Amino acid sequence: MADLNVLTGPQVAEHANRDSCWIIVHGKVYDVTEFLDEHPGGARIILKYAGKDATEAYEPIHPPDAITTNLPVSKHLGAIDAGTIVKAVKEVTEEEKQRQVALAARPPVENILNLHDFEVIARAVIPSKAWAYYSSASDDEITIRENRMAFQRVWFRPRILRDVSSVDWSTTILGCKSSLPLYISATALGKLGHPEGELTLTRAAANHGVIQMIATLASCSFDDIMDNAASGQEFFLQLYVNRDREITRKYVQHAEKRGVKGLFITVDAPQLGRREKDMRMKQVDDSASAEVQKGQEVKKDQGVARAISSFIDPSLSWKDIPWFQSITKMPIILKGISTAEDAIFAYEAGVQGIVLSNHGGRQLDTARSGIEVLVEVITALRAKGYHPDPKFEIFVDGGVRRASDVLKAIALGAKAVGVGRAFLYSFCAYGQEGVERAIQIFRDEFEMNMRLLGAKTIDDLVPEMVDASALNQHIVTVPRDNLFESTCELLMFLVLII
Ligand code: PPY
Repeated sequence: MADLNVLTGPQVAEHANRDSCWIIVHGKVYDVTEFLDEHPGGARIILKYAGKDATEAYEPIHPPDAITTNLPVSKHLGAIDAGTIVKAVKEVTEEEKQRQVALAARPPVENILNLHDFEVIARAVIPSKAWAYYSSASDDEITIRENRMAFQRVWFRPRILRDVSSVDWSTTILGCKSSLPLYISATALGKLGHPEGELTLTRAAANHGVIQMIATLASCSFDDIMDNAASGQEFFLQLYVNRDREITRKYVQHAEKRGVKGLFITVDAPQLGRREKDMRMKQVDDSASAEVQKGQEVKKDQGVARAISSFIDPSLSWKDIPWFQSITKMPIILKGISTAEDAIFAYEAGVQGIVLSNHGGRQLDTARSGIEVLVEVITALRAKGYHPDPKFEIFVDGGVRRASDVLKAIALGAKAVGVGRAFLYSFCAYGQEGVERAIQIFRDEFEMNMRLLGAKTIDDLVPEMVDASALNQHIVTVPRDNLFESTCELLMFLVLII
């Protein structure tokens, strides 16, 4: 519908306080006065842009339609006459200058040799706020490190003389062809780290036959991603269940209509973990803009993620599973299972799969790694006669950086693995090209490792090819993970800000 009203910059600027707060987003003017206290990220951040154009701050954190769907039409005031907005001269911060230098100094993408390299580059070239959000994990960040270490407690038992002149690592995941035994797992807020956000993943995945899981909290809207898909490209959807089930129903059914092939319901986040790195970044932000908020209550302990998570329903329970089964025919997969007991419940609830995951170490700290849980789950399902069952697929995610990690998980009974941060960092560092390079690196590693392991196809990967006997011994020493440690912040961060 055409906007009847055209407003000018000075008119909007008159409404720059708590009693009357207008903002401009994507060329439209909105009256958000009554919404201030409902904003999941708090009133403070909106008031910072009161009377002004908030598009730049809004974009990376919200899908494009968030404001239009959340605000009643009566608060959509009209279009802005673009010529009348006085553009604030943006001060280029020291951090931004350094970022630009780092961007220009990136090595050519062909020089990237492994997935860890992307992380190093991403850290140097993305805003510190984005790094804090993406890299943070909960509490003492023990689980995020364990996710890497656990793979190192699994050792190969390679077979020889098996004519491995040609090897094939393609597979199917939930009935969809996949050129690799992995999928791009959901990570949120892609535009914090790259202006094209998750679309970089979509385009790269299309070129390489890889399945992308779309995150509920992606920066690009669901439809934007689907509209950019290649013909025949396959997608899964990650779902945060809304307190308002009607919103969830519409979202799920819309995804199904658009051809999504699997619904991954996140079940490990009734409340968001404390990611202190992210929370501290918010404090730094607050002190930098303290004068805007005089006299207002400030929630200082949020961080990007916690600030926007209030819509997630903590009352979600096993009782809700039949409802999901009644609203969709997509396969349902529970993402975030950590014990054999819950794996058995999931099987008996009639869902089509589970992801053994601790949410990238971002939820319950000292929860075990997915690869460790896998052994327990397979044993328990087998004992019940539930495994193997082609109608119940088991996935693992967390800490995957090498094809060898993937091969270990498959040998131990996983159908495929999810790769989240590694792809996220590859697009933060180099956009679509980075993701394509990451996929190529995985391919090269699959070829070499499958040859050396004596596995011609994915079906040749059997439990006898690994020694996982040390997997649940949490106190054994493992080799120092030099590559990982060179990118992992420990106390350094504290030293910098205190
Ligand atoms: C995470 O940050 O771990 C997420 O899964 C995404 C997210 C982002 C913001 C609020 C809630 C969840």
